[in-house]
Amino acid sequence: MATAAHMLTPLPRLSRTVAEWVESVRELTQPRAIQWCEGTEAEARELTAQLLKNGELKALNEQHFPGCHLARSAPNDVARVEHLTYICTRSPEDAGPNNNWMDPQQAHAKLRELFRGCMRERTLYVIPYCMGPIDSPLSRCGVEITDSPYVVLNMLIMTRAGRAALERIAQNGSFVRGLHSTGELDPERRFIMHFPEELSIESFGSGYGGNALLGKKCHALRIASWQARTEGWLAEHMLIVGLQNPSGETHYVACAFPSGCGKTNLAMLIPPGSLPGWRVFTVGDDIAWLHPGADGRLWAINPEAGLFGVVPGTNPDTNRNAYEMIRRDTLFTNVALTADNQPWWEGLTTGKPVLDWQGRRYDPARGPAAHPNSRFTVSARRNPAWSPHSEDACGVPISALVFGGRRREVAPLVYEARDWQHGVLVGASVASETTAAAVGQVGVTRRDPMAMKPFCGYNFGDYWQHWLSVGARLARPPRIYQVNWFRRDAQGKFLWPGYGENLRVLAWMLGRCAGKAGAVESAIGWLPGPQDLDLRGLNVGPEALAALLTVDPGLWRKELAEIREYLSSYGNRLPAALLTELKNTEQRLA
Ligand code: GTP
Ligand code: SPV
Ligand code: MN
Repeated sequence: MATAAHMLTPLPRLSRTVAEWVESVRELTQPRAIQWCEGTEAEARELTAQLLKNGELKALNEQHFPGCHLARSAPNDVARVEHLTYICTRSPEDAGPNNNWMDPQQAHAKLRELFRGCMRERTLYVIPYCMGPIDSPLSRCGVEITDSPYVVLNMLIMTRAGRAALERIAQNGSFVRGLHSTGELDPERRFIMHFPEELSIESFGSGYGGNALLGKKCHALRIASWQARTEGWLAEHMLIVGLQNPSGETHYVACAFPSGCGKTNLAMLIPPGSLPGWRVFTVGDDIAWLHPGADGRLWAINPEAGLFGVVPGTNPDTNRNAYEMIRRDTLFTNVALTADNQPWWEGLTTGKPVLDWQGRRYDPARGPAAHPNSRFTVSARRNPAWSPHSEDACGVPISALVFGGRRREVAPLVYEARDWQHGVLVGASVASETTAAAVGQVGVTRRDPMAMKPFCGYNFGDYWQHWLSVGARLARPPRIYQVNWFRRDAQGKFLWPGYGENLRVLAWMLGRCAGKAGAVESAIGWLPGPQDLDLRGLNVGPEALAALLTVDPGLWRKELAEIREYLSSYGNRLPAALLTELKNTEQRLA
């Protein structure tokens, strides 16, 4: 099916620049065949059949998980590799202390040697894709070249891929070039390189999601954040959720939480039974592109068409929507298996694992059965809470922006920034415990401004300045909040039940936006008093609630000192306005 004859089909002629680039990559990588992806269902079926045949995919229990498959990655290739991810700008200062930097010429030379001849005996796939609704002026296109059919299958779910995207590229000429090869999966020969000045990406040696599905973090965040700065918008690691209140009005909220910190779950939460009349609609679960609108509001699109979500922890009690969503037509990566070939993961209350994520007989002594960063890939439309406004060309208007992190202490359940400028400081100050989404130690608290530490394609100092200028252009800016669902008691138990109950916090925010909900002023911002939250039917004691809604002056003095030290590391790139906001906060606390 994949023959050189594909090169003669009318597809590549739609865009000469794409065809020329493909030809130069063919010369370098020497594939056996080239296949242009059309984005049809037949194509996905054919690829799946091929992977089932060569054992790279396994069909799951057809009765309980129809249309679902399991992929097992190499054991050393299970997460993003931040230490091997580089921003290659001419000047190292433009990449900033928040990124690894390499000189573009040097990076190209290094990768050229890795890519040379790397596709011999393999098929080179060309995936034209569109990030965002195909007819939206806010969308941006790219082309990924890869030698991994698993990557193709994922990209077909995660993006609007195929002929329509290629036609769009042919019309407006510009696209992001992403070159990917799984190479030998050798961590010593693994690099994820970004060239924002050239709108290009080179990724070698990993087949894992964020390293290999180049439309996602590489394009839609690192490259797009750079483009967004030059064009006056924002590319953010945010979910977008629509909340319909009991009076029938829908308001949209966008939330930035670091990897593995609850975006997917919040984006499709199930309202608790004790809050009747609320409905929740998912627009996006991982990435938002935010544009100032002619009406002075901020408008958001989700550039993605699918979800690449964390599997462990998903069950009918924590999130029935997510659980239902992944029962059909879902690609699982690195989960465990039951005796009757059903996928299994930690947090499921039924079934038991027989084979672990590496396909070995499950032995608890060797760790969890499913990899903690095991993932599902599924079409956004499989989500029972999917919002048809996900397809709106102009996006949805945003009423509130929320920053969050995973902190066992210090950060309260929720607080509101005083205004946009203070909100930028609040976002820039977020710290969070690391998770299994990236290689490295889990549970280490680190600064993760706007949940963009691993994803901002340029100097954070310039990025905060850009946030300030975007806010200055908004006549009706969203209110800004910080949340923390992950506070713990002395025994290590979560103080807040989280998941669906998080709606109570979101409802308070919308009440604030409507000028209805009360709040108490603190040094760091406005907090709800216990009477300001709708706590009907919630099982949280008064002591826990007090702990969740308290700003401890001692802990916060230490916190502010750490924030000051962190921000200062950005030197003269740090906007003076943020230091002013910080000083004001310090004075309020003193
Ligand atoms: P990425 O896809 O890596 O960007 O992550 P994400 O932010 O979408 O995180 P996700 O919603 O997948 O949640 C990650 C983990 O946190 C899962 O194991 C969830 O079960 C758990 N989690 C999500 N929301 C909550 C919450 O409100 N409270 C608690 N305690 N855990 C949560
Ligand atoms: C994350 O790590 O934030 C993810 C998964 O959403 S990945 O696509 O690997 O980046
Ligand atoms: Mn993410």
